Amino acid sequence: MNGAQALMKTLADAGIEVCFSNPGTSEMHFVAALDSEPRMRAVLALFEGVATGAADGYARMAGKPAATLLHLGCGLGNGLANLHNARKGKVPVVNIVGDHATHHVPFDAQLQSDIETVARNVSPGFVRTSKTTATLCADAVAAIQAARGLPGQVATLILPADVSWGEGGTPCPPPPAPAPPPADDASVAAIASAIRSGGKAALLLGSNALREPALLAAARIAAQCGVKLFCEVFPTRLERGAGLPAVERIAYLAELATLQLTGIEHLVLVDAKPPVSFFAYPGKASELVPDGCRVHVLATPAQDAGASLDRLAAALGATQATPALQPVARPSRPRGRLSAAKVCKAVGHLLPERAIVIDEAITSGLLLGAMTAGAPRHDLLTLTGGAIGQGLPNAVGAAIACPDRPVIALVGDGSAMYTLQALWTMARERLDVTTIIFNNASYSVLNVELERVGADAAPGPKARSQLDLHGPVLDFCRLAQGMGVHAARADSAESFCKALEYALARPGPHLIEAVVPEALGGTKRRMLPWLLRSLPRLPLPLARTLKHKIAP
Ligand SMILES: Cc1ncc(C[n+]2csc(CCOP(=O)(O)OP(=O)(O)O)c2C)c(N)n1
Ligand SMILES: [Mg+2]
Repeated sequence: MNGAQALMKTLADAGIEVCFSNPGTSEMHFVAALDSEPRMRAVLALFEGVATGAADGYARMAGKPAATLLHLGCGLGNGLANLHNARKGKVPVVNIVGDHATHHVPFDAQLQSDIETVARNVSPGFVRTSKTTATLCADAVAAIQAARGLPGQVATLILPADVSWGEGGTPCPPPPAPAPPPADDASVAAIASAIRSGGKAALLLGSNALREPALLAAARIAAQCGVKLFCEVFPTRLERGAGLPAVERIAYLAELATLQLTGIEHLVLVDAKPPVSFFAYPGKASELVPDGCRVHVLATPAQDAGASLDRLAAALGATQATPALQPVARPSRPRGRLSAAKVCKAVGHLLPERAIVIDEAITSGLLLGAMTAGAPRHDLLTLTGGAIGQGLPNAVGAAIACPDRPVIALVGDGSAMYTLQALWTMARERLDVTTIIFNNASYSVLNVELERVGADAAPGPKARSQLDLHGPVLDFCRLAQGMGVHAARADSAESFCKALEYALARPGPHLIEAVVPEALGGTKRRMLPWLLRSLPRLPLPLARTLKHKIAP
């Protein structure tokens, strides 16, 4: 066996069955070895950001990593933003980057660059350049172990061409499955007594605490002790919908998050960080934990969140408590001129069983959570690292991980254009993905941010033009059709519902271009900064009612 063939077998033996690739000459032996391993599926992406985002979406849904195959430092650089999203989401990825043959490096050929430096940003825990064919598979096992340990991470294995083509590759057995410990007795007892002390308490659930068993344990604690359940602002994978416990997501806007957290005296972190503002604003605090609130850590990202919650439930005598579950409730079928809110309503009205919903709708998705709260249970994947261009690639990966489940990706027009090539992979692999693009011809959220940061009282035409997508207005139907994806445009709620029903009833990829006005346009946009500023001065119940109107 050459190195690449042994590597392929090592990956497959460890349960890595999909490789999202965008190869070049230095990866040709790896590409050739794909045919030596029937267990490995190879999925071509036409941009590295699609490959890395697909690996992220795949792992979120499969619960195990995929491999990527990227071409040297430049290919890795192109894929970096979605590896960043994976890193922030604690998602495992075995990130394989081809390199020049070791003897070629000193010549500083055209594509020579410092791959390790590029990789370190998204792979702080594991970057390794494999030095010999004989040790390649041991390096791969170390990468797999690093990737799928707790917390999950992006592990980068750099594969020089001669290590790949060299003879004498020896496959290695898979690493042991991770066995993360639960919270220790002392932490559980301390947190139980804080909750019993009577002060207002909340659990902030992140990552692995957002899956059904952990949610049920948290909901039992809530039912028994009256604690509030919060979910981190951008969950990696949240199981939600009818029949599951509902959790309140921390709002993106710091002013609204502050309102949610006001009055909390004990905040218990379960695989989550203390909440901070997404960005800094002049004169505003970065930390969102209220003054005087004590922060407790039940489970770090390296601990078993579900088992830790079970232990806390036991300590609080909540094991037999009846958790509150979200009742079935769907919004009615929307009518009239299309808006972002009506698209969300239609999705809530028609959401099929066991859907995977991917939310990169930015401002157009403000009502998505509320409109789908009582829809059939589904998984929600969000923009964990804030680097846009994640939605369409995530949909590719999720559909490959769960071929029997419908995937619905809701994406802003601006965000879609970063990694639009994902549509081609959806068509080629015949993935069951319905993509909804909100064409509001704007980087709308940045218009809101421009008002909020108070950069200038009246932004000029050059500033405005950097946030505007008119001239030419993008034609997503034709873009999709050009990549082999069936597409329809809707500008009324009726035509949108029809298009969504059509797409959901037929397998394979579909795209619906929803032509909508900006959800936060005109007066709403001008009022928002003023409203956000006045919230702290309003009586709490009124402020909370307003918060619910802006971001339910
Ligand atoms: C990689 C990356 N580049 C740029 C940004 C800055 N950014 C945040 S949102 C946004 C525009 C989003 O536009 P769109 O998807 O159309 O959503 P809308 O704001 O219109 O709702 C941009 C450019 C980012 N977050 N990530
Ligand atoms: Mg937009």
